[in-house]
Amino acid sequence: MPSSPGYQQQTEPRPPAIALTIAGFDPSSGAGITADLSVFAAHGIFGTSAMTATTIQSTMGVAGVRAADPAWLQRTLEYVSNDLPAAGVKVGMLATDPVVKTVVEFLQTAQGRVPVVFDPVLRSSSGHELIDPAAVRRVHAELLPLVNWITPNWEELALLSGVQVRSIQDVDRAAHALGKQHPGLFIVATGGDQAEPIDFLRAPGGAVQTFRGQRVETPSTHGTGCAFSAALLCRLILGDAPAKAVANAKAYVTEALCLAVPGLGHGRGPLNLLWPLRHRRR
Ligand code: PXL
Repeated sequence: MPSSPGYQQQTEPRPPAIALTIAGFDPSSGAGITADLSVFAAHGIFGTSAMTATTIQSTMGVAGVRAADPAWLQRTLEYVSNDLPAAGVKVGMLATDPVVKTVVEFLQTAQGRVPVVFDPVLRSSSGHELIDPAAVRRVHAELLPLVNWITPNWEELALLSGVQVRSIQDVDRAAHALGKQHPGLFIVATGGDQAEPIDFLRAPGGAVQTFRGQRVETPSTHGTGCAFSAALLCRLILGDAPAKAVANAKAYVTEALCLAVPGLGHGRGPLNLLWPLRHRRR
């Protein structure tokens, strides 16, 4: 193999850990599957994916959503994970009730016995609905019991807990309400879109911890929630303890916002998800 500056061949390359994302496709790569795969790559993790929906979108917003055929999704999950079993699973946009049902059935198999991080995507940052109301009912009844981590923003936490969320005190109340319904869940309420970007962690048993962040003023925020949940999964796969995983995922996303390149698209641009590759010391 020709050697190039900075290229070092490993003598005994070992296969990387695998992460699976079950999510929607955003052709502008700001959010969804392709963004998740970038986050996995940035953490040295090999990514596989199964598509729950295709969207038509750009940095300007979502122009259409088409949910996946559940039978096709089921076959994808089975075929890929039989060959490339994942060390952790991220679940993102779910779109419809039959898609939720398919994901539930998959997580009930052996492949589900690895960390599962669920980003409960309700709406795009531009305001387009990304899940049906019937699907939300099944998320509560059947999906949440199979998930280890959930990463709602304030709006998603309010919908899932039934508690109005307008302040960090409300976040505390809502996270406890949701945690009491689903005692095994780690809940990270993300506050990156708030004036004071505090993330709030409630662990099973009720212990809470807050993570203060720096507010990054940038128009490049498309897919911030996807990036955080994918990074959190990576940190868990890499062996971080829960609070460390949250802190590290938050630090990764903050840097991806700070290093976002302006001028990609005319709307809400993407984060710089691959920054650890560019900024790695050789
Ligand atoms: O950021 C939420 C989100 C997740 N997944 C897909 C999306 C979006 C937002 O647009 O398109 C596929």
